[in-house]
Amino acid sequence: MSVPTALTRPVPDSFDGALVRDGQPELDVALARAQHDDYREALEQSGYSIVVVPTDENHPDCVFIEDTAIVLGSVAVITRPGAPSRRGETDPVARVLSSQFPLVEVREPGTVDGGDVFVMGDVAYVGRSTRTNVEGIHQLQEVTSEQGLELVTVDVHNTLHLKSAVLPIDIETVVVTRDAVDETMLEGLRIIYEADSERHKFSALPLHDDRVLVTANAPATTEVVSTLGHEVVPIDVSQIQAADGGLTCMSILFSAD
Ligand code: CIR
Repeated sequence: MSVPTALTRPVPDSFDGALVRDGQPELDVALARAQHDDYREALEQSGYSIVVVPTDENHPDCVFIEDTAIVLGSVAVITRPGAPSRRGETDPVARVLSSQFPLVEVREPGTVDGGDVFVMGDVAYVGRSTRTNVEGIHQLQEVTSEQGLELVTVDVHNTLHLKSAVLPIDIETVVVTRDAVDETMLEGLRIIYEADSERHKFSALPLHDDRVLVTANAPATTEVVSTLGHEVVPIDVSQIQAADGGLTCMSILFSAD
């Protein structure tokens, strides 16, 4: 029987040294930890078995576990993160995933962050960003073609990752931040635009039981998502957002045997 599983990694004490694009906000580590607990509990309420990868004080960004590995079809791709300071985050994640999946590693000079990849149906959308380069995308292409997936490259401008601006909600719908990615590559998907007043505040994580976790600070966009019939679960992750994260970034979800 397959078990919905979520890999997570606790917030380290060193989290206040996390990478941030604009300025250096004061990050409240205790609050980040409480918010991470709420997130984990929401996953548990939806029936996920939580597998905790130990935290790593030498890697302030390790809570953003999504960036280190991507489950694509029947394999797990271990990334080579675009930020050199994050490259040491992958090994412990790879060890855990190796009990479930054959592993494929992104090789130098390729770089890929998991935050740049999502799969809808049989299409893998991959953001070309400051973190994910063309060589990395070529290596992903080898994996997706073996897995019977089409790969669509989406240029990402002015934001960190593809999923900073394009959030999958269900098998056909994404919430998009205007003027942040090449939207022509999203043709065929149902697009809902993030409210301009909530620019880059909305993030979402669709769960296996059709509930959708959403960021608590984007109520107008959330209202539109809920009119599609989804049960939305708002979570306050202000400290995660202050370090350029969202709701997808704190877990790797898969069905375990
Ligand atoms: C970084 O800059 O790498 C982290 N501070 C944030 C990473 C967020 N990752 C994600 O949303 N997938």
